[in-house]
Amino acid sequence: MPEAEVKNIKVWGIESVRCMRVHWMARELNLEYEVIPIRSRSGETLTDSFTEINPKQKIPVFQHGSLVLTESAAIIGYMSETFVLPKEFFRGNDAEGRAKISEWCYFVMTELDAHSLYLIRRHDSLKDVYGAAPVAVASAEEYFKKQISAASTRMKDGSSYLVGDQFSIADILLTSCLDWAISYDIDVPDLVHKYREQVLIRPGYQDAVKTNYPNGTPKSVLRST
Ligand SMILES: N[C@@H](CCC(=O)N[C@@H](CS)C(=O)NCC(=O)O)C(=O)O
Repeated sequence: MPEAEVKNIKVWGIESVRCMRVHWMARELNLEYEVIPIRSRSGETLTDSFTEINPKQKIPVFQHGSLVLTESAAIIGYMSETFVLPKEFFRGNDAEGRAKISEWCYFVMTELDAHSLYLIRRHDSLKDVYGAAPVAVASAEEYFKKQISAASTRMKDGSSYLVGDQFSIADILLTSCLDWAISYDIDVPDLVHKYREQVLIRPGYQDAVKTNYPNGTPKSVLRST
């Protein structure tokens, strides 16, 4: 597949783990891009001009030429398919390799992000907006722990990354959810901490933190070392 031209790239959104995924991927690929630093819950996602770009009124949003994408996993998947990847970045050499990456991506986006962490955010941190639901929040936390423990059995072989012992978009998604969980003081197994710590030292992650958190690093990231 011919690699796409690296110009006219814009990313809307900072200061959220979903935006961090996109900035991190961009830094891994050394992309030059424009950041439009709008934040969630600031009113900036509700303006007419932004609603025209993303009717869901959410960040991150990614634009490459005429293409606009509005889901973080789809955005980093597109970037891994489209731009030149560093040698050590794994996009899957065949259907089997790509399916293993997708398996992890769907797992993280459904079981960890949507079913667990986002539920906790909506019904605990944002309870004034969405309503308090302490039973559902406690159950979501238990569910997260169960799922992450099951996932950690795959880390027992000592491999540094999730698929093929090479860094991939699956590692970006999983690490973003681990940062999020740790910011909620959710316990994760030691193996998972070890996995995360060796991912966080990547220069791409460190550079993305500066872009995504220009006003200071959140406690989950401070707890990385
Ligand atoms: N599934 C979407 C979720 C996007 C999302 O919920 N973004 C939040 C911030 S992390 C947002 O923009 N909320 C709108 C607002 O709060 O103003 C993704 O992964 O990109």
